[in-house]
Amino acid sequence: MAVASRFGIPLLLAALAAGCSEPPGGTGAGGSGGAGGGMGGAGGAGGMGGAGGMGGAGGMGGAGGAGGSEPAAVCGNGNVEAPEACDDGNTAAGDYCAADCLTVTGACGDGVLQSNEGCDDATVALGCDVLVNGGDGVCVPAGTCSKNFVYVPGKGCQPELLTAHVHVMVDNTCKMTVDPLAFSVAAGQKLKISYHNHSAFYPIDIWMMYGGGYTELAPGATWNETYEHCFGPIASEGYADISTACSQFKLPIHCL
Ligand SMILES: [Ca+2]
Ligand SMILES: [Ca+2]
Repeated sequence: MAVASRFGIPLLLAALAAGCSEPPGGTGAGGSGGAGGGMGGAGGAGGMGGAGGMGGAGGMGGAGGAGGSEPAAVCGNGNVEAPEACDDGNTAAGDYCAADCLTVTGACGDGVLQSNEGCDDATVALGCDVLVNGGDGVCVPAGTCSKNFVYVPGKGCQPELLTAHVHVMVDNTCKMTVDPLAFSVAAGQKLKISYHNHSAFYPIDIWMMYGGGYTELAPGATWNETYEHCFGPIASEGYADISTACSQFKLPIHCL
């Protein structure tokens, strides 16, 4: 019965049973092996082998614990773990920390706008993530703008005073074309317009909604309107009537 020592009790029982009749009901299933109790932990103790159940194969021994090494670093979890040089909580490139967390690729004050920054004018050392461009490139607190700039929703800080040039073309059949066709001025912004008569033949009249203007603006000449538009605190509509003796265009000015 030397084989029994290798294959355990079930084979021994089977070998014994071979010489006599099957027991009623057949052979019972062997008891399940004991679960292998893995005891991996600091210091890497080997797992305890499971005790063999009655008639069952012995459980597999638990895997030995890792030999006391650090847990693997996770780039993007916000914690700087060896061998990471940085971890800004993401795995994006182009911001403070490289995509693999192994290199610091940007910093507040380096003058380069990384993707995690709202502003970096190279003069600030802190707060690039909460500062904004004041409109002239200088970093200012969110909700404010640099002098002579106003906040326009969706566009950030924009110049308070816009200047625009209106091209008026009148062809030799007196057909008038105006560019641009209209103005829309955001709340807080003002607009100052100049008008250029590109006609070779026709003088133009420009008459404003406020009852003033310029008549007989010669071909090739420019009129710089004296007044600014949209300086009021509320939305309003204005216009410029541009005409020749044989054509006309009404240029709307929307003060939002
Ligand atoms: Ca990390
Ligand atoms: Ca920067």
